[in-house]
Amino acid sequence: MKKRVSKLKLILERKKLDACLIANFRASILDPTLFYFSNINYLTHAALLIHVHKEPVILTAELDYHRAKEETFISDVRKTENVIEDLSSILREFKVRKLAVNGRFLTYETLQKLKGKVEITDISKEIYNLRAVKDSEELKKLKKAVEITKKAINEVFTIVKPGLSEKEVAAKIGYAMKKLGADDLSFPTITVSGKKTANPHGVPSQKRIKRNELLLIDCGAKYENYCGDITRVIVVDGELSLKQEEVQGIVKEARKEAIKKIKPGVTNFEVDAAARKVIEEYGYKLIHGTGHGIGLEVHEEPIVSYKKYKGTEKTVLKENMTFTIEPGIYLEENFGIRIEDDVVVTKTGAVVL
Ligand SMILES: [Mn+2]
Repeated sequence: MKKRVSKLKLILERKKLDACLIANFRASILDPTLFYFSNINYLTHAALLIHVHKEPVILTAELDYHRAKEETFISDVRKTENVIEDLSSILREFKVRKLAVNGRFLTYETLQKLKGKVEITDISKEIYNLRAVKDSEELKKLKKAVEITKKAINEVFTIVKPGLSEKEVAAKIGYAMKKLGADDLSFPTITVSGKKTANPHGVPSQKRIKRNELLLIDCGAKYENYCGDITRVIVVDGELSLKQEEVQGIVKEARKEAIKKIKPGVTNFEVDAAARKVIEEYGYKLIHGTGHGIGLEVHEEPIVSYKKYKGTEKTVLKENMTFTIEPGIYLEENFGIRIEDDVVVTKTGAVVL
């Protein structure tokens, strides 16, 4: 983890910036990057300042002070009653003029408070590029998160029966993941059935699942801050129709082609194109990206998509990047099938977690 701080310092040096601030001033907007550079779990009313040439400093409220000291390797942990005031005095003490921030988590409120004191540069792009390539410690946690997720889905699939509501299935998934060791959910579980499977981001309701209906489960366990994300579809107490079987076959082929494409040096655009091409060849359309990075956040870099889609940037894949591959086909008012797996880029290809 100290290596991560050194890598950030190199970025600061290259960009001629004095320090980087990771601010967690609001409990509802917590930047996982604070954990990434400090190993401190949940920390609110806190700040981490990494100066290009000095030891990092953590400011935290008294209620988290002892835990923070226990969890981190950073020696300079300071108590604060007013984080913005104390941060300002450290910025003066360290003579920080050019301050880097993670723009994706810095609120407008914080920005206003810092304005005039320092010149602010958003280095979120560099931070997310750093986070995209996982170290061995991160890979271990991710593997465990995915393992728990898959086991939970399999457990629930064996007990799911007609008459259960979508919300009940979601609750069973949550319970199974926690029982298997998950700390939390990566995101609210999607359990949708029947026609509702045609919405990629359907919301579980009190709807009862009927015999012979499709059930789509998209869920993820969070294990030691790392997020799994898996999607599976089954028929509850019945069989796939011919149309459903055809669509499932195409989705499987798209998944296979995308995974086959992955190796270091290949771009995210090429992987996306491999899945998209299969689906389009059969006359269907992929209405979302093929995948997204997973790690401390359930959606992060690299985004496996193409330029026109939400302005995705081209990225060259590197060893130890981790992301989902999740092609899907959705037939409005009818049904949808998506298969999602989590992969890690290896020296020569990809391994499905
Ligand atoms: Mn996903």
